[in-house]
Amino acid sequence: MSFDGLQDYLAALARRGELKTIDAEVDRELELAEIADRVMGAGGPVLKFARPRGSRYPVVINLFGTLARTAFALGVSNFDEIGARVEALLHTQPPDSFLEKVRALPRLAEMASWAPRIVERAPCQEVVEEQPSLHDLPVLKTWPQDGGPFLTLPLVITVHPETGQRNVGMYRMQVFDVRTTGMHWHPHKVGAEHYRGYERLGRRMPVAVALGCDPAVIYSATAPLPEEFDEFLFAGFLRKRAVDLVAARSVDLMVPAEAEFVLEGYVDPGERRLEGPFGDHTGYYSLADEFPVFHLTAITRRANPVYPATIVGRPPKEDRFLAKATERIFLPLIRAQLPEIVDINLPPEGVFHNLALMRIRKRYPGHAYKVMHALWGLGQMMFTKIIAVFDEEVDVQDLSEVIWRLGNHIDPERDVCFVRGPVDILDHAARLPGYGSKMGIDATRKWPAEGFARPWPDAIEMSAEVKARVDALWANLNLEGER
Ligand SMILES: Cc1cc2nc3c(=O)[nH]c(=O)nc-3n(C[C@H](O)[C@H](O)[C@H](O)COP(=O)(O)O)c2cc1C
Ligand SMILES: [Mn+2]
Repeated sequence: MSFDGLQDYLAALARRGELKTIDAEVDRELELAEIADRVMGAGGPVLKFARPRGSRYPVVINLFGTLARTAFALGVSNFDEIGARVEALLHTQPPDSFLEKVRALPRLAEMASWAPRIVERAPCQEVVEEQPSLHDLPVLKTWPQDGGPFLTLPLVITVHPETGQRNVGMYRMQVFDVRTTGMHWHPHKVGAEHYRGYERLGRRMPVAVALGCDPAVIYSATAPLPEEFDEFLFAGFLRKRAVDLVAARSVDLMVPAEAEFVLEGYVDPGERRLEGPFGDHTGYYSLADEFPVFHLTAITRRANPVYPATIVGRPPKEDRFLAKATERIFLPLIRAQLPEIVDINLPPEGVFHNLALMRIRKRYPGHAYKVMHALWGLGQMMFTKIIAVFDEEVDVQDLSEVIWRLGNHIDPERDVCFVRGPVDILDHAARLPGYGSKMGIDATRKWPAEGFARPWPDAIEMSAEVKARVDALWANLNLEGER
């Protein structure tokens, strides 16, 4: 199942009874966010605000508001189905014999069908606004101390000036005035790396921003893909169908044909402006700081577009379901490097990068430390402030079990290590922006080979034989309904 853009997804949600339209006029400054937050918190439907004050375009919000809806958005009933497809891809062996080659053809053809397709005409260009104004868009201000209204679900499309490699990243954009916004790509992200390339060359950087696509395309912009991997190809893999791209009108970039709006423009080398504060997914404000500036040259759009938004804030919020999708989809990729990893849990309250709970198959002394250091060297896992590593029998999805094992299994002075390195730009406790320390906790059972000379007790459990005996007795005990 895949969708022909955002409105096709909304229509499917309407059929599932997961779309509610609000006809009352609502203020885009704080009021709309507060309404959406209450509905989001209750696991409610997608909201379509038909009359956001001061704009003729409707706002849709809570697109990923439940686990089931996010899975539906990605065309599955369970994220592990995608993880299994990733795993199958990784285990594809090059065919040896002629017969195997012939057998592999349909799969190769399937893979080829995921690559983006170029089209000449596109819904996102039904209307081309040559005198564009950001004030036409119903952009929201979410929290009281926010520095202004922010685009919260933008797909920021850039290419590397030398390699031509494309990137699509979700980086919030603060609307400064009619034609300019902030461009909040953190220095560790790929958009920022492309920008450093343009700055080295002293060249203006073309940027296009797509608003509102098939939810699989929106999700792909948030996924921590390797730098060289095209998000539109990844979206094609998720959708099992190519993403259609069309040439933007005023910049040399390809944009998703099904978008609701496309903002075309550029970022100049060397230009910075104060961006923020912004109530962020950490649950705290990210404070004002200098960031590059996006200049708008054109808006193209559908004839009747809808404007997508999300709100972030103190977790849990809707972005936790995007994060869960990432946790499940990327587990096989992490396992390709670290096969000892059985499972990973990034709880929403840990805001993705504050806490990772790892379940491993421990094979040798010091193994927990090997896993921590590998993760700190792996893509966006580098930000993880606390990594706790558990043995194979520990269900890291069960936080009650995690705390029980953690408390029991560590001698803190011995089992904690500290390292320094890059941390997320949003980490307000770090000694410097983007630079700080991380903590690893070895919560595995300690081995004699690790210098642990004392006996390690078994966890308490009733024997299977007694359990079976009591099961058989149960009916005679007059305890029905008591367990
Ligand atoms: C709602 C939402 C807002 C986000 N805002 C930002 C942001 O402002 N800046 C940023 O660097 N990352 C932001 N992210 C995280 C990036 O989208 C994510 O790290 C992504 O993998 C970056 O893509 P890249 O690896 O191609 O740079 C946001 C994620 C979500 C879900
Ligand atoms: Mn990327």
